Amino acid sequence: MKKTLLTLLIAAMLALFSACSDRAPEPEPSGGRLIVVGFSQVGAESDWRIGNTDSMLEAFSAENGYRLILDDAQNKQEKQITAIRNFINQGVDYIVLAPTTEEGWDTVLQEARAAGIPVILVDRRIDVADESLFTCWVGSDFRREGDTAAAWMEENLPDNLRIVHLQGNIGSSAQIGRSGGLDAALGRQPGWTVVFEAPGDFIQAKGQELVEELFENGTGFDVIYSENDNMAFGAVDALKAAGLRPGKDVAIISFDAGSKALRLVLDGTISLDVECNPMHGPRVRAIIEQLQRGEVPPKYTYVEETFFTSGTLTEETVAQRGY
Ligand code: GZL
Ligand code: ZN
Repeated sequence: MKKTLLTLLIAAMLALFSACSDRAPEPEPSGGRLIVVGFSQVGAESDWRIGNTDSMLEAFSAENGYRLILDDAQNKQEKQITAIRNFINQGVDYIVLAPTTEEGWDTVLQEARAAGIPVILVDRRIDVADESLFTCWVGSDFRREGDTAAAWMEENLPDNLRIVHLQGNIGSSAQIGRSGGLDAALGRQPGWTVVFEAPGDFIQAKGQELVEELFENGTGFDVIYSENDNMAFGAVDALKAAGLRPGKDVAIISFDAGSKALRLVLDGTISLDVECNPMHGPRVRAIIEQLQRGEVPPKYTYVEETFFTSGTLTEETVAQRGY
């Protein structure tokens, strides 16, 4: 009797073990569960932004050991603040913030710190009293982008210029830096005049509307300084509708340098496009993996960027853009 019972017991144990073993989940790359990242993204206002989001989704995939919670704030800071509070309540491991504007982050980042959740900034900057409120930042040097564009204009365009200035969202680092580069050159160039300046919020339709209005009120201009490609696309459409040749009758200066815009550089429609690289996914992932290993990443990491004109651009460069 005893033997049978023992045999039955062993058989039951073996069955239980084998059932468990084929149910045991694959050990996650991080040796445990997926790392949960809450990402508060500005919106989907431009090709650049969509490329940036795609880059983050690709880097923080489940097979890479992550669960990414993506929140699209539709360009509203208050929606980002709500998203960050939700991430805190969900107890995410990391918060990644692509801030709409520079001001207004101190309170919600104090809440993240109180919850012990590291905050990594990507793309634009924030202006907080206490910079320990974020772990680190990776993005572009926007003032350098603006200075690059202004220097090219000084070297390649006439000394007397009537400038139309299409700005991005007022208060965003991209707008502050790119406008700063133009303003500095205006101080150096007595022959330059800004005949019109307004925010087009990095949106194509707004860029087009602003330029259409110029034709309605008869404003004359020689160059459009557009703080991103999508507003430049809108401006190009408005110029063509008015029978003008963009890049010939009116010079077009743009920023981002996505593949669609670079094709317009190749054909001379856009005169200069200053690169702003959106592929931050791998960079932010490398930062999180450093933090996971207990290492301290650099506080600020600037991405390498260049600029493109029809003289310096090739078809293969355009094909390699990735966004
Ligand atoms: C720049 C980024 C800007 C892009 C726009 O890093 O913040 O926002 O230039 C995007 O295309 O909308
Ligand atoms: Zn401030």
